[in-house]
Amino acid sequence: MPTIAAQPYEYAFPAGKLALVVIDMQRDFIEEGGFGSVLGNDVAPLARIVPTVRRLLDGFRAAGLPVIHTREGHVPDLSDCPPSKRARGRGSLTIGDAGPMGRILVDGEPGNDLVPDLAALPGETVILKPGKGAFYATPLDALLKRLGVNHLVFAGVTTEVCVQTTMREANDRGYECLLAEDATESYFPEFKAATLAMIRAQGGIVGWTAPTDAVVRALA
Ligand code: C5J
Repeated sequence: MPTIAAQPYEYAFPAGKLALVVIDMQRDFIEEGGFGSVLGNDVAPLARIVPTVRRLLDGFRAAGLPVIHTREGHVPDLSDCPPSKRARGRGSLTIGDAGPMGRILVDGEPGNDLVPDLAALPGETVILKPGKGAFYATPLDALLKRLGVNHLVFAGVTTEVCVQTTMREANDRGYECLLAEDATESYFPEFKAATLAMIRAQGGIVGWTAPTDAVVRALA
Protein backbone atom coordinates (compact mmCIF):
# COMPACT_ATOMS: atom_id res chain seq x y z
CA MET A 1 0.00 0.00 0.00
CA PRO A 2 1.19 3.56 -0.67
CA THR A 3 1.87 5.61 2.46
CA ILE A 4 1.98 9.26 3.47
CA ALA A 5 4.57 10.51 5.97
CA ALA A 6 2.16 11.65 8.68
CA GLN A 7 1.66 12.05 12.40
CA PRO A 8 1.31 10.16 14.69
CA TYR A 9 2.63 7.52 12.26
CA GLU A 10 2.56 6.80 8.55
CA TYR A 11 -0.84 6.75 6.85
CA ALA A 12 -1.43 3.84 4.46
CA PHE A 13 -4.14 3.94 1.80
CA PRO A 14 -5.20 1.51 -0.92
CA ALA A 15 -3.97 2.77 -4.30
CA GLY A 16 -6.76 4.48 -6.24
CA LYS A 17 -9.07 4.45 -3.20
CA LEU A 18 -8.52 7.84 -1.61
CA ALA A 19 -10.80 10.89 -1.86
CA LEU A 20 -10.27 14.56 -1.04
CA VAL A 21 -12.93 16.44 0.93
CA VAL A 22 -12.52 20.23 0.83
CA ILE A 23 -14.60 21.86 3.52
CA ASP A 24 -16.34 25.22 3.04
CA MET A 25 -13.73 27.15 1.02
CA GLN A 26 -16.47 29.65 0.24
CA ARG A 27 -16.57 33.41 0.01
CA ASP A 28 -18.72 33.66 3.16
CA PHE A 29 -15.75 32.56 5.28
CA ILE A 30 -12.80 33.81 3.26
CA GLU A 31 -13.75 37.22 1.89
CA GLU A 32 -14.50 40.50 3.60
CA GLY A 33 -18.26 41.05 4.05
CA GLY A 34 -19.14 37.36 4.48
CA PHE A 35 -20.32 35.46 7.55
CA GLY A 36 -16.79 35.13 8.99
CA SER A 37 -16.02 38.83 8.87
CA VAL A 38 -19.51 39.79 10.07
CA LEU A 39 -18.77 37.75 13.19
CA GLY A 40 -15.76 40.01 13.75
CA ASN A 41 -12.97 37.77 12.43
CA ASP A 42 -9.91 38.66 10.37
CA VAL A 43 -10.36 36.61 7.19
CA ALA A 44 -6.81 37.16 5.84
CA PRO A 45 -5.26 33.99 7.36
CA LEU A 46 -7.96 31.90 5.70
CA ALA A 47 -7.40 33.54 2.33
CA ARG A 48 -3.69 32.72 2.57
CA ILE A 49 -4.24 28.94 2.34
CA VAL A 50 -6.08 29.12 -1.00
CA PRO A 51 -2.93 28.32 -3.09
CA THR A 52 -2.08 25.36 -0.84
CA VAL A 53 -5.60 23.94 -1.09
CA ARG A 54 -5.33 24.40 -4.85
CA ARG A 55 -2.07 22.40 -4.90
CA LEU A 56 -3.80 19.57 -3.05
CA LEU A 57 -6.79 19.72 -5.41
CA ASP A 58 -4.50 19.65 -8.43
CA GLY A 59 -2.69 16.60 -7.01
CA PHE A 60 -5.94 14.66 -6.60
CA ARG A 61 -7.18 15.77 -10.01
CA ALA A 62 -3.93 14.73 -11.68
CA ALA A 63 -4.13 11.33 -9.95
CA GLY A 64 -7.73 10.88 -11.16
CA LEU A 65 -9.01 10.54 -7.58
CA PRO A 66 -12.43 11.78 -6.39
CA VAL A 67 -12.76 15.34 -5.13
CA ILE A 68 -15.71 16.45 -3.02
CA HIS A 69 -16.36 20.05 -2.00
CA THR A 70 -18.73 21.23 0.71
CA ARG A 71 -20.49 24.54 1.26
CA GLU A 72 -22.18 25.51 4.52
CA GLY A 73 -25.47 27.12 3.56
CA HIS A 74 -29.21 27.05 3.89
CA VAL A 75 -32.17 26.93 1.56
CA PRO A 76 -33.62 30.42 0.93
CA ASP A 77 -36.61 29.97 3.29
CA LEU A 78 -34.17 28.89 6.04
CA SER A 79 -36.32 25.84 6.83
CA ASP A 80 -33.09 23.86 7.34
CA CYS A 81 -31.62 26.41 9.76
CA PRO A 82 -32.46 25.83 13.42
CA PRO A 83 -33.54 29.09 15.14
CA SER A 84 -30.77 28.45 17.68
CA LYS A 85 -28.14 28.63 14.92
CA ARG A 86 -29.62 31.82 13.49
CA ALA A 87 -29.71 33.49 16.91
CA ARG A 88 -26.02 32.86 17.66
CA GLY A 89 -23.21 35.31 17.20
CA ARG A 90 -24.96 38.58 17.85
CA GLY A 91 -23.04 40.21 15.00
CA SER A 92 -24.41 43.10 12.97
CA LEU A 93 -25.88 40.56 10.51
CA THR A 94 -26.98 36.97 10.89
CA ILE A 95 -27.78 33.99 8.66
CA GLY A 96 -30.32 34.97 6.01
CA ASP A 97 -29.74 38.74 6.31
CA ALA A 98 -28.69 40.74 3.24
CA GLY A 99 -24.95 41.46 3.34
CA PRO A 100 -22.42 42.85 0.85
CA MET A 101 -22.26 39.47 -0.95
CA GLY A 102 -25.97 38.68 -0.81
CA ARG A 103 -27.88 36.88 1.93
CA ILE A 104 -25.50 35.48 4.52
CA LEU A 105 -24.93 31.70 4.28
CA VAL A 106 -27.81 31.14 1.84
CA ASP A 107 -27.49 28.75 -1.11
CA GLY A 108 -27.37 30.51 -4.48
CA GLU A 109 -26.07 33.83 -3.12
CA PRO A 110 -22.67 35.10 -4.33
CA GLY A 111 -21.16 34.80 -0.82
CA ASN A 112 -22.05 31.14 -0.70
CA ASP A 113 -19.98 30.30 -3.78
CA LEU A 114 -16.61 28.60 -3.48
CA VAL A 115 -13.76 31.06 -3.98
CA PRO A 116 -12.99 31.24 -7.72
CA ASP A 117 -9.53 29.59 -7.53
CA LEU A 118 -11.09 26.55 -5.84
CA ALA A 119 -14.25 26.25 -7.92
CA ALA A 120 -15.48 22.71 -8.56
CA LEU A 121 -14.70 21.23 -11.97
CA PRO A 122 -17.38 19.43 -13.98
CA GLY A 123 -17.86 15.98 -12.45
CA GLU A 124 -16.81 17.02 -8.94
CA THR A 125 -19.51 16.89 -6.27
CA VAL A 126 -20.44 19.91 -4.18
CA ILE A 127 -22.36 19.03 -1.02
CA LEU A 128 -24.57 21.75 0.49
CA LYS A 129 -24.61 21.23 4.24
CA PRO A 130 -26.84 22.95 6.78
CA GLY A 131 -24.68 21.95 9.75
CA LYS A 132 -21.05 22.14 10.74
CA GLY A 133 -20.48 18.45 10.02
CA ALA A 134 -20.69 17.40 6.37
CA PHE A 135 -22.40 14.08 7.19
CA TYR A 136 -25.39 15.67 8.94
CA ALA A 137 -28.45 15.90 6.65
CA THR A 138 -26.42 15.34 3.46
CA PRO A 139 -25.82 12.49 0.99
CA LEU A 140 -22.04 12.42 1.71
CA ASP A 141 -21.90 8.98 3.35
CA ALA A 142 -23.99 7.39 0.58
CA LEU A 143 -21.79 9.03 -2.07
CA LEU A 144 -18.57 7.74 -0.50
CA LYS A 145 -20.04 4.24 -0.19
CA ARG A 146 -21.02 4.38 -3.87
CA LEU A 147 -17.45 5.39 -4.76
CA GLY A 148 -16.10 2.55 -2.62
CA VAL A 149 -13.87 4.98 -0.75
CA ASN A 150 -12.91 4.49 2.89
CA HIS A 151 -9.82 6.74 3.07
CA LEU A 152 -10.27 10.52 3.17
CA VAL A 153 -7.93 13.50 3.06
CA PHE A 154 -9.43 16.71 4.45
CA ALA A 155 -8.70 20.38 3.81
CA GLY A 156 -10.62 23.62 4.33
CA VAL A 157 -12.01 25.91 6.99
CA THR A 158 -12.37 26.35 9.81
CA THR A 159 -10.09 23.77 11.38
CA GLU A 160 -11.80 23.51 14.75
CA VAL A 161 -15.41 23.91 13.58
CA CYS A 162 -16.53 22.38 10.28
CA VAL A 163 -13.31 20.49 9.50
CA GLN A 164 -12.95 18.90 12.92
CA THR A 165 -16.69 18.16 13.23
CA THR A 166 -16.68 16.43 9.85
CA MET A 167 -13.54 14.42 10.64
CA ARG A 168 -15.08 13.21 13.87
CA GLU A 169 -18.28 12.26 12.07
CA ALA A 170 -16.23 10.38 9.45
CA ASN A 171 -14.07 8.68 12.07
CA ASP A 172 -17.16 7.38 13.89
CA ARG A 173 -18.41 5.97 10.59
CA GLY A 174 -15.20 3.99 10.06
CA TYR A 175 -13.39 6.24 7.57
CA GLU A 176 -9.59 6.58 7.85
CA CYS A 177 -9.06 10.35 7.96
CA LEU A 178 -6.03 12.56 7.37
CA LEU A 179 -6.00 16.36 7.67
CA ALA A 180 -3.61 18.36 5.45
CA GLU A 181 -2.03 20.61 8.09
CA ASP A 182 -1.24 23.61 5.91
CA ALA A 183 -4.41 23.36 3.81
CA THR A 184 -6.66 24.16 6.74
CA GLU A 185 -6.97 27.34 8.79
CA SER A 186 -8.78 28.96 11.68
CA TYR A 187 -9.49 32.54 12.67
CA PHE A 188 -7.76 31.54 15.92
CA PRO A 189 -4.22 30.10 15.54
CA GLU A 190 -4.38 28.48 18.96
CA PHE A 191 -7.58 26.64 18.00
CA LYS A 192 -5.93 25.27 14.86
CA ALA A 193 -2.89 24.07 16.81
CA ALA A 194 -5.08 22.46 19.46
CA THR A 195 -7.22 20.72 16.83
CA LEU A 196 -4.20 19.22 15.04
CA ALA A 197 -2.91 17.98 18.41
CA MET A 198 -6.33 16.53 19.34
CA ILE A 199 -6.70 14.65 16.06
CA ARG A 200 -3.38 12.83 16.30
CA ALA A 201 -3.34 12.37 20.11
CA GLN A 202 -3.60 8.93 21.69
CA GLY A 203 -2.28 7.13 18.61
CA GLY A 204 -4.53 8.99 16.16
CA ILE A 205 -7.82 8.99 18.03
CA VAL A 206 -9.50 10.96 15.22
CA GLY A 207 -6.93 10.32 12.48
CA TRP A 208 -3.69 11.60 11.02
CA THR A 209 -2.17 14.94 9.99
CA ALA A 210 0.46 15.62 7.33
CA PRO A 211 1.78 18.54 5.27
CA THR A 212 0.32 19.02 1.79
CA ASP A 213 3.72 18.26 0.21
CA ALA A 214 3.74 14.80 1.80
CA VAL A 215 0.22 14.07 0.52
CA VAL A 216 0.96 15.27 -3.02
CA ARG A 217 4.24 13.31 -3.08
CA ALA A 218 2.41 10.11 -2.15
CA LEU A 219 -0.22 10.69 -4.87
CA ALA A 220 2.43 11.11 -7.52
C1 C5J B 1 -18.06 28.05 10.82
C2 C5J B 1 -17.08 26.51 9.28
N1 C5J B 1 -16.90 28.32 11.42
N2 C5J B 1 -17.07 26.21 7.99
N3 C5J B 1 -18.12 27.26 9.74
O1 C5J B 1 -19.07 28.55 11.24
O2 C5J B 1 -16.18 26.17 10.01
